[in-house]
Amino acid sequence: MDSEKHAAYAPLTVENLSKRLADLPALKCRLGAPQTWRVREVGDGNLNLVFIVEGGKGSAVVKQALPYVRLVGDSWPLPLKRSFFEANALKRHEARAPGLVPETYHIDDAQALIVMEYLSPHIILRKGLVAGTVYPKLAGDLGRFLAHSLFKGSDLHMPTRERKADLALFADNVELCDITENLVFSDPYFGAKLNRHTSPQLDLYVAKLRADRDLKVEAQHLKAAFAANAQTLLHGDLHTGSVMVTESDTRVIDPEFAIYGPMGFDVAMLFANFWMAYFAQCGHEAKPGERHDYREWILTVLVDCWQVFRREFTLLWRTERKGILYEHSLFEEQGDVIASEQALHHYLHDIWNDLLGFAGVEMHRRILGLAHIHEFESIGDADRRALCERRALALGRHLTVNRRSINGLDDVHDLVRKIERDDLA
Ligand code: SR1
Ligand code: MG
Repeated sequence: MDSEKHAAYAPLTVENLSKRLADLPALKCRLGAPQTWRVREVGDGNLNLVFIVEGGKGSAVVKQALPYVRLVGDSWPLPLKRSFFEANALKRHEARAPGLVPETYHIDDAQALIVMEYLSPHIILRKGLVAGTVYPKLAGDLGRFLAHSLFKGSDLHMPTRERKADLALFADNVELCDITENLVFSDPYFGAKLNRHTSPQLDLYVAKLRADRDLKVEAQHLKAAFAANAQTLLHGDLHTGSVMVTESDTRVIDPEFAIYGPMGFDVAMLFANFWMAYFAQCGHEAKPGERHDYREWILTVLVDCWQVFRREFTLLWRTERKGILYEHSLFEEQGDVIASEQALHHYLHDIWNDLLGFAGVEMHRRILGLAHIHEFESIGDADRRALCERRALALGRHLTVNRRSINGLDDVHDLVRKIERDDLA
């Protein structure tokens, strides 16, 4: 609708959405007559409004940014432009990892809204991990998403002019990047105003972590890497709340934190949230040990995901390396395939080391900072929750500080099991 297009930004409501978006072809042709639309607001994230709109013919999701952080309120303003970055990142993800993101139907930058596919019967992965549901395709889909989105957004693949323009475009996503820089890398390590943790159960342990010099220094090394290493276009917030699943389908949503940064960051967010889901299981079992097999399945997802990621990345390295880095003219065209494989090995090794460190700080911030996770928050018994959280904090500390000398996922998972079994936290 023209008047809507040129109207000043105003948040939608359940009551006014059908009227305001009645003339939008993207909705009308999919849903049918606006008089039939049923509207629900279902946003349970930290930032935005999310409406499900169902009509006589079909359905869609309308996501709209609010001019402030929903979790905190209007005392924390946040630019509407994040919707523009999200729409742009969604476009790139759709092109780079087809079928693994929701389809976008319509974008309105002025109203900071995106109309997209309603994924049904999908649920947020976090909820599935609390329910104890197994997703057979999950590991492969996530491994593919990571490899394709990270490789194809980098100087390994993109024409340099295009990549530099893209780097400049996303560099403007300053405020969301600032949230990550503070909430992930700094706030957990001192008594920042909006921090909270399970208290008093974790008080002593938290004080010990905040006094841990090695940990604090490593967290800042990681922040420096996040800020300076513009390796690829990141999703930027790829936790298990940014993945929607059924047993046969996986979609990655919500890339509003998209920014150029180190590849290991996206992999790390995901892995850290799976490790936290592992430690949260003991808060969700009726009898001790009841979820043993499920815990093991969570670890298998990461082993398989990492294997698929490496395999796909390797394939892309061999066949799609068209950017300015590690040129074929230096390697394959000189008959030196071994050197190219050596460079690939180094490249993957750097991602591995980065991912361990980023995963460590992600676990800390979800327990010590502002933004907590459903897996722990839904454990009603505070003593039990604290026990689960303390184990995750211990793993996080180990990964952050010792990341350069950890050789593989088997080593990490031996430690994860040991922490869980012997309560080594
Ligand atoms: C103030 S926003 C807090 C967190 O919610 C988002 O999902 C991001 O993870 C961010 O760090
Ligand atoms: Mg989000």
